Amino acid sequence: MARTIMHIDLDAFFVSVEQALNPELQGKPVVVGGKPDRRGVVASASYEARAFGLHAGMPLATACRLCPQAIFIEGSFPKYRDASHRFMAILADFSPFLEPVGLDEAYLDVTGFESIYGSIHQVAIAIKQRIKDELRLCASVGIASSKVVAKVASELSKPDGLLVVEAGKERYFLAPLPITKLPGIGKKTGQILKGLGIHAIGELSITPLSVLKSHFGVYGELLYRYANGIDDREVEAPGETKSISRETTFGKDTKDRSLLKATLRYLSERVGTELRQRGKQAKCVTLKLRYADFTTITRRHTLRQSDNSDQTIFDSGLQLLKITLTAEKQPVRLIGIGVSNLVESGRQLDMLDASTRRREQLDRAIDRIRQKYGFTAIQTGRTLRLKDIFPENEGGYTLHAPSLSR
Ligand code: TTP
Ligand code: MG
Repeated sequence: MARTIMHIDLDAFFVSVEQALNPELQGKPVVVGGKPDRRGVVASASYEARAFGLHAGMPLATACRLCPQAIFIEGSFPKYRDASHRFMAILADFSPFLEPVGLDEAYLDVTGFESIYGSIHQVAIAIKQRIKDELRLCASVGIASSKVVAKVASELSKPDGLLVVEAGKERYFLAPLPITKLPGIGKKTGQILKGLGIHAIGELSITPLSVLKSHFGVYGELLYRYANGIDDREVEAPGETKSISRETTFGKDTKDRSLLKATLRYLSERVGTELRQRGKQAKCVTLKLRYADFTTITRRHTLRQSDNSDQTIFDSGLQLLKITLTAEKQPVRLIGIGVSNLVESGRQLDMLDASTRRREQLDRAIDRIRQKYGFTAIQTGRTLRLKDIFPENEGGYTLHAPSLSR
């Protein structure tokens, strides 16, 4: 049965929360990210500031040069988290099929809802109105038969937009748009596609699958499907996650300590990223090793305090790895790392000691960069070692057990 999926994204989220709390900021060029004499970047720019060319990721100093009259605000995460919770609660009133993505974005499956509200358009208007009345924020909404098309539509409709792509018109809607509008196409993939002479999504949609596969492997097939408006991913309500883990089998059994450590570091970062995406912290870290003779062992470490930083996960894993390897002479076939005993990460930045705070800020900055430019866009020295071993794509390294390289 054809589905109706809605993608909702708040406009200029961090800035709009500040503007809702302080009317003096309304209608003005405002930037959240810090004072311009700091070395940081713009996290969110009001649409008034965007008119001057400001955008997320731009160095604050550049932003100040382009728009000296802009008001620069440090920002405060707890305010945005609270607004996010209230936003998701409004959406949950409309459909139980809700999948939050980050803080200011969500998918809703509203298949069949026209019978309740008259039309899907009316559902979207009702949602936007409640967000405006209760949060004094603007949301943009895209509606289509799949997640990917709904997301492209909401993005295109911004700000304060509402765009419905009728069933059957998906390819026609996507065709004229630049490939960079397609979710999943970052800088790197974009450049390769342009090198192949592919600029519009329509051109991508008629590129032979074999060509895309030869350049991007399995990921090429995904690009092809998305470009054709085909996406059967369900709207998934986040279940109660009990544990998160990543593992991979090596192409060849290995005793190489530095490869084991590099892989462990990479897997720890994947686990940490998901942990933070889910807004959780973990109390336990588990290392898993399978040896050449298929014997499999797990070793567990309990943290003194729950944590979600890549560094803590990796440090615990590494400690367990060192202890385990001293007692074992066989080469390793598979390595994995996992976290469990999860709790909500409710801590406020200003309540942490300086080094924990720095680590959290670093992880958060890295998460943003990776979301935008791909997982391997930023790496620690240790994981660079993997560059020569595993092929890379927009989503990170393709490990030998691809289903586990998420
Ligand atoms: P976005 O939804 O990408 O951006 P936005 O809400 O500011 O603007 P719009 O959706 O109207 O284009 O991201 C949501 C919030 O996430 C954003 O307000 C601030 C934060 N963020 C960063 O901290 N750094 C970034 O690089 C980006 C893109 C977002
Ligand atoms: Mg947004």
